[in-house]
Amino acid sequence: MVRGSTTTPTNLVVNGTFDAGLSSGWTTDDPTDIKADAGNNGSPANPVNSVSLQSKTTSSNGHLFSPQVAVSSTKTYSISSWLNLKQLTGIGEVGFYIDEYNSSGQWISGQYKTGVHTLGAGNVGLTYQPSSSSVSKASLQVIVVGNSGIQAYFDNVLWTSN
Ligand SMILES: [Ca+2]
Repeated sequence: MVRGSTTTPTNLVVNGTFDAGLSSGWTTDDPTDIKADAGNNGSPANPVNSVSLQSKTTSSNGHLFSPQVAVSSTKTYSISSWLNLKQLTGIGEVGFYIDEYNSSGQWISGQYKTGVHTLGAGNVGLTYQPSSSSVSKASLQVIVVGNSGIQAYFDNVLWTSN
């Protein structure tokens, strides 16, 4: 960072505010429990729209997948998001995982980054470097562990190049 710089970092992920709902490449394998929310439950930075996360009532995990972001193995990235974990009654967490794809779009590797177990609202900050030079795209996977009684809101994803 250049001292005195006022440059705003470019957000590499589309619709990180969820103002376009669950669209623009954001997908889920559990649309019953992972849904766009317009009830002013999101990040203070852009509170109206967020994603409501609830755990399944089975042991299966639910997932929210970000759009793919073009990445270079020579760079490191910061991924910040906002999570309000309101309820956790069982054993579980909201997990953060990075999926990695080659230039043909095939999944080749991944990195588990962290899991949130503590109730409350705040930012979750991750640092990411691609696992190999074969990685050309990556995406964020938010994991809602099944049968955990999780209720949470997720918002304000900012993926920047360092
Ligand atoms: Ca928002």
